[in-house]
Amino acid sequence: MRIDVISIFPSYFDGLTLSLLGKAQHSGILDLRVRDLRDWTHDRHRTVDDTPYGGGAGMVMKPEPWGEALDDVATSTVEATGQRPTIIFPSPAGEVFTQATARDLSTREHIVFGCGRYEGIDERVFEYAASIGEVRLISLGDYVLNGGEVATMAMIEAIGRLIPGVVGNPESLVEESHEDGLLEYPSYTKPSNWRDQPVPPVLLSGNHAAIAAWRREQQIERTRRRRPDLLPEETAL
Ligand code: JA8
Repeated sequence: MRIDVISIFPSYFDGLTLSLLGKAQHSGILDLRVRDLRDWTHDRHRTVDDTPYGGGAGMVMKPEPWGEALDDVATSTVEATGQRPTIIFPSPAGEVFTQATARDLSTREHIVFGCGRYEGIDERVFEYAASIGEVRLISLGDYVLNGGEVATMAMIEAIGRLIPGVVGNPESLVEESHEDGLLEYPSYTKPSNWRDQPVPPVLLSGNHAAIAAWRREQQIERTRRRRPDLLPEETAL
């Protein structure tokens, strides 16, 4: 998979060279390219923003650098891969990102992340991007960040670890929170008694069916307590 990131703060993404995703880049599974939006400006101050038409607070990202960046980064994708690129703009006004979104996006050949700053990007950029690829405005949740960079990092990590070969043991992906619509069961390791807290005895029983049943109950109970919104509606009897 190829991922391009367009940002005015490319060094935010230095952390993606660490650990699992760093390995995936070395092995060639992931081709991650981080670019500086200002490289597509032509004035001596490398300007990427301007005042909003109609007035209002703050600044808006100018369309011209974005247009040139998308031309350079995204227009050759169909010929190269047979697939249109997916162009993601993190936005608190977008659809909410979930594990299902990450699964879907992990099958794409080429994803481009456009990281907005200030009060946002000139709206015409989204229309133009849609002429090149599939545009998605995606939110991590109902809160506002100072720009799309941190949201992009989170999405790259969630998507990247689902690419086959990135996580060493694919078994470890299936029992995680959200993969089956429930929160994860609790985990324990040695010692079997720690500061007056014993490990639940069923886990020491060797009875694999009983362990599986207990873990399932724990998943359902935790989800009911912490995230009832994830459970199907209770039907009146
Ligand atoms: C923001 Br500015 C800006 C750009 C993207 C995002 S995603 C999020 N939660 N906040 C702010």
